[in-house]
Order: sequence, then structure tokens, then C-alpha cells
Amino acid sequence: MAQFQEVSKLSSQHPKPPGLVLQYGTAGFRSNAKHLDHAMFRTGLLATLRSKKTKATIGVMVTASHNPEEDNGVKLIDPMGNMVTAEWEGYATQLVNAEQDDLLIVLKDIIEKETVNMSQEANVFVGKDTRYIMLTNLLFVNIYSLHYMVCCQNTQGKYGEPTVEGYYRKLCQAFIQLIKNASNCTDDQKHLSVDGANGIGALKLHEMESHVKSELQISVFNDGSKGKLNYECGADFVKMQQKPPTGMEMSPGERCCSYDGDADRIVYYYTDSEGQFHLLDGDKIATLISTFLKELLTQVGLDLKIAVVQTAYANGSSTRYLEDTMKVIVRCTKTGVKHLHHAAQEFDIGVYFEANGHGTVLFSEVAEEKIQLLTQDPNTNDERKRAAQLLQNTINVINQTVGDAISDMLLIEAILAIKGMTVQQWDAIYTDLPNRQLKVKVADRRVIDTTDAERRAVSPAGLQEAIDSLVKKYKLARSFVRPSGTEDVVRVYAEAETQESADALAHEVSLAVY
Ligand code: 16G
Ligand code: ZN
Repeated sequence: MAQFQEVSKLSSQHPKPPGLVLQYGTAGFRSNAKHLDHAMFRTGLLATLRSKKTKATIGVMVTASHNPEEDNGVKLIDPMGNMVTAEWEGYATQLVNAEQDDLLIVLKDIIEKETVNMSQEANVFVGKDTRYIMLTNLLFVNIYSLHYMVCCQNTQGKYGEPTVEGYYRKLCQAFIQLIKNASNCTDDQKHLSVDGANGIGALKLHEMESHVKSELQISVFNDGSKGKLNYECGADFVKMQQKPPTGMEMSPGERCCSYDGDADRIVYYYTDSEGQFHLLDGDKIATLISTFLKELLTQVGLDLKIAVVQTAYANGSSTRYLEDTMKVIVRCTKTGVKHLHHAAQEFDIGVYFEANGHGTVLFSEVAEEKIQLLTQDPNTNDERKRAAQLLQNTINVINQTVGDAISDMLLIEAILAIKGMTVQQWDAIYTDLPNRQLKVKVADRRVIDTTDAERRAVSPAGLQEAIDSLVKKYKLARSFVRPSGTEDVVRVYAEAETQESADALAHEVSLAVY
């Protein structure tokens, strides 16, 4: 077939370095950008097949998120804006690792297995962050609105207009509606400082700022005009270092937040009058949002099941607070958005956040319908109607296709304003257990295999027993190890009653990993 000859010719211009093996990991292929040319090209090929197979628009996202500027990555987005299925992740790995001469064989194999109709038209949207890439003939749209746009495109506009402007208009309108329920907002409450990690989020913030200016004044730092992407700034830096990013001016008590390089993570923080730094991570965000939603559900009197989905990294205090005090269902999944997203879909309202600030809220179709009906029901009293409208606007402000820092930020800002809550009051809902994360370089991280949502190691033999006996030495302690899905390291997490204990435990467990 002529199209295969074309593929063969083009692929030789994007040759695979012989012997190089890449894994479709937690969030697609990720590596130093100089090793990725063939992966970009071949992922594009697969996107075309996926589009033909699903008869829908598919997204290709080019980003390495919070990784250093030298890295890059690529992943596929399915018709409803979520991550591609595990089966197709497998095809992606096969295709990208095929040696040059075997490429067509692997490609034809996938076409046959999936009975792809090659005469079907294909549609692919491509998104990227601010990293430099050389791609020809690709339409660039911007980052997380891409998931939204893929979804809009495939639902004939039911979810919204498939344009970047349409996206911001929708979010900002919903935010303005929500904030009408806040009374007596002071100027301090209306101000927020944002660290853009020198990435795409900062650029997009400048574009959307004008739509919300009357209700939220944003000062953007690390907006990419001077600094390097993710360098000493951004959500990952702040979370891991537990300190403010460089390049940010902060006064005591002031509410601040950081995005990551591709603006799908957000964490909040402030310094107190003694100069002490306080972090409000994804767990605190999940708690704030789920408390707000649960209160509204009580007010509307709808029997909808709400749950919070976390990973092993969730601070033990957050899990305890959610289960014991808030009485919401808590689920734990493996690390990576696709796992959390999947688990959240099982509930009427699924709030999912990784501790690192990656997350969103999902509403089931049934939940959306019930809420919508209530907003229109003439027999509903004012209090119920107000609560139903708040829920409706929450649905509109949140990006249900994937976590998006801007959308999450608008929801958090609206909740704080409606509840008249300061960042300190939010922080005081529960106290985090001191914790520490370390990374360990080992010869082959794949020897570590885990179970129970990565909370226990099943191999190598004896490792879990060693961790268990170390954990026993400390109060309120917990620790686990897992191979990273994005870097060639093993990650170690420990928490305990004091910072000294958490540090010591993390150190001892990392020695047990060798
Ligand atoms: C990716 C994931 C993120 C996860 C992180 C873990 C997506 C879109 N991103 O960045 O959710 O927390 O990987 O990295 O799924 P690790 O496996 O190296 O610890
Ligand atoms: Zn990211």
C-alpha cells in the first residue's frame, strides 16, 4: 500500500537510536528530548490509528510536565479527553521500540489486531508546553485545554466549544457565578500570587486574567520571561523541598500557589509571621473541595455517593480526617492520573488528588442530571436551589477531563471566598504528619514489585519485612517504596510523628532498598 511506503520513507528521517528502549510510563514516554524524535513520530502514527479505530478525534500531548527543561515527553489522549487505554499503551511501547526495519511489521500487526479500517478519516489534535520541539505539519493548541477540546470535539459541543477561548470563557463564567455567593470579600481575599514555573500556565493566566479581574487579582511570578522551566520553582519543587519557589515575593499570611511546567498540578502555601513555611498540597485541596461538596449535598438533600481518591503518598492525617471526621469514602490507587481517574468514575462524585497537586472532580451523568433538575424545579425552596446552583457552577468550573491548575485554582478560590475562609483556616482543618521523600539510584529498579496500591513491596524477597521492622521503631509511622514511572530511580516515602523520625525512617528504608 502506498501509505506504508510513505511511512517507511518518513520514519527513516526520524530514526530510532539502535538498542534504545523506552517505556510508555505513568504519563507516556518521557526522556531527555534528544532521544525522543522517533518516539514523537511513531506516537503520531499510533494516534492516527487510534483515531481511525475510534472514529473520533485523538489528542497527542507533548510535555514532560515538572521535569527539567532538557526532558520532553509524549502521550495519547482518548476521545473523551482521558488517557488512552492500557491496551493501546502496550501498542505504543511496541511501536516506539521496534527497530527501524521492523516498524512496518509492528504497525501492520496493530492494524490487524484492532481491525482498523485504513480508509477511515483520522483527526488528531496536538498540544505542547513551552519546551522547544521541532514538529512539522502539526497544529499547536495549548496544554490542558487540549483534553477539554478533544472531549468537546467528540461530543459535538455538548461539553463546550472546542477552542481555547471557549474553554476560558466557560471556566471564568462559572467562577463569576460561584463568587456571587461570597459576601464581604476583602481586597486581601481577592488577591492571589501565582508561581507559573516558567511554563505554559503563566502564559495562559495572562490570557484569562481579564475575564476574572473584578473578583480575583492575580500577580504572576516565574512567568517565563527570565527564568528556566521548573528550575527552583513550580509545584514539584515546592512540594518536594517544602519551601517557597525562588523569584516569588511573599508577605506573611499571603495566599500563594504554584503550578507545574504544564499546569496540571497546583499546590498552595503561605509563610506565617514567624517566617515558617506552610504547604497546602493535593490532600488539603481534596479535603477543602470534598467538604464543600458534601455540605452542598446535604443542603440539596440528594443522595449522591461522594468519594475521595488518593494514592499511597497521601498524608496519613488527611486520610484519617476524611474517613473519621468527614465520613467520606476514601479509595487508594496506584500513582498516576489514569488510575485515580478510573477509580473516581465509580462514584456519583469522585474527588481525586495526588498529594503532588494533580487532580480534579468527576460527576457522574446521573449526578449531573439530578443537580440540573433541581436548579429548574419550581417547587425547590431557596436554600436548596442556591445549593443546587452552586453544585451546577462547580461542575462548570471544573475540568472533568483531566486535572488543570487554572480550573482547580478557580474552584479553590471560589470555595475560600464563599466560606469566608483564610488560607490559615483552611490549613488548620488538620495537621499534616511530617514526611520525607527520597530517591534511590539502583542498578535495576524493576526488581521492585509492589501490591496494595503500591503500599507494599512483594519483591525483592525480604524488603517488605525490613520496612515493617523499621516502621515499628517510630510513632505514627508509615513508609513504602516504589519504582518511579518517569525516572530511573526508586522512590521512598516515610511519615512519622516528628520530622526527625520521618527523615530517619526515609533514610533507613532507602538503605534497605540497595
Ligand atoms: C506523572 C503523572 C503524575 C504522577 C507522576 C509520578 C500523569 C499525567 N502524571 O507525572 O500523576 O504523580 O508521574 O511520577 O499521570 P513517578 O512515577 O516518577 O513517581
Ligand atoms: Zn504536569
